[in-house]
Amino acid sequence: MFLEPTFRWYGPEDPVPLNFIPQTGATGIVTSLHYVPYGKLWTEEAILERRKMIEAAGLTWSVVESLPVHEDIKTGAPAAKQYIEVYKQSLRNLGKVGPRVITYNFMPVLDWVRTDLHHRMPDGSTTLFFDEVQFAAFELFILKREGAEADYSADTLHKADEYFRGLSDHESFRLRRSIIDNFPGFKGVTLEDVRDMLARYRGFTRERLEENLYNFLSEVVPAARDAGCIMVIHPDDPPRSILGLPRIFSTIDDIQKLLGMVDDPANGVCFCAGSFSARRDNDVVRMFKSCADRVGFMHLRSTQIEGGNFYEASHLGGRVDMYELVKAACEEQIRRRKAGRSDWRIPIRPDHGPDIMDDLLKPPCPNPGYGGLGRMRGLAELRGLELGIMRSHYPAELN
Ligand code: CS2
Ligand code: MN
Repeated sequence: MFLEPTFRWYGPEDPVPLNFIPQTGATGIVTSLHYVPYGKLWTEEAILERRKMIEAAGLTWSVVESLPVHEDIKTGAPAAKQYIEVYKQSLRNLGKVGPRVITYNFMPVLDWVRTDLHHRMPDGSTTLFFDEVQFAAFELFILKREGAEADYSADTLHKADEYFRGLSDHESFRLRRSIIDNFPGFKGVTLEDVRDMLARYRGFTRERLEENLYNFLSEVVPAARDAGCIMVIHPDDPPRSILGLPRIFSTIDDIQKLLGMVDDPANGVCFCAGSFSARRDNDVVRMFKSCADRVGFMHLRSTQIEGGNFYEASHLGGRVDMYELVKAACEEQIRRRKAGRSDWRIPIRPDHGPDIMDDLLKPPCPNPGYGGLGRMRGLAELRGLELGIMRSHYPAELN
């Protein structure tokens, strides 16, 4: 195919076996060394070992997702300098033996946030859901974040109160776990951990977070470039402030700001359509076109918004105009190829997927959103869409 079809694999612990992945139609793997603690060096040996494992299954390690950014870098703590040096060395090692596209995010404290990891859809599948009232209840009554009331309307506060009073202990435990304890490579997060991390951001402004991102990028992007790699930032998910924290990569203006911070092709974007789509004023296709030449990796999925809530819709459904987006991605590839760029192929992956069919019969996937079948359905739909676009608009490019 034309766009490079990839599948995320969480390493040997992933319930989806690596040697099954070629059956999905993917040729590339997206993975991380999840066993390496945040802030520690990725050695050449460890990278090579993983690469060999992937190649033995007939696949290519296309993208690193993620090379995590230590919280001290995000907060600009004194240890940030050391952690940045380690990051640069990991990039050099990746440049020697690993994939060249390196994903990261700059979200303070929590990566993506949902309140229900098994929301039942009318067809019986389950999907990831963010419910504003439930999230408010978590902040107000479970986490007990100081000042959280100020972020909600009187109506939401009232509903959150009512909702929380109706929760059993088990339900409240489940809500807490869905929100804070579901990150691969970062399991076992407690309320105390979240409170401690939040304390480190007290009084933090957007400007300060941007400054820390700048300090990080101005060091890391040249190192990536010299190593033959590109850094791609994953958007905030949801694309707005949560827990009173600043978020800096949610809108079209944020994209322009990021690209301008270090104006270098090695400073790129992981275009996660699903994350951007969970915000009403984001026109996802327009956002893609605004930065297409700097997109190093794409997550193709979609969400549906309902009031202050949203859920992950099917890959071709929801708010994202997937036809226009995939078409724009194909066109960008054609441009790159014509310009003689060696990195003309854009790796894409179906990002999350619903749990469907046999996914539902298995124990819940330890990596929510990453069951096998729902994502395979997504990838199959996306590849079919792409083939249809290419055959009808750009048949000559397929030769
Ligand atoms: C995201 C993130 O795409 C996803 O699954 O929800 O977990 C993403 O992998 C990281 O933010 C990238 O650093
Ligand atoms: Mn994503």
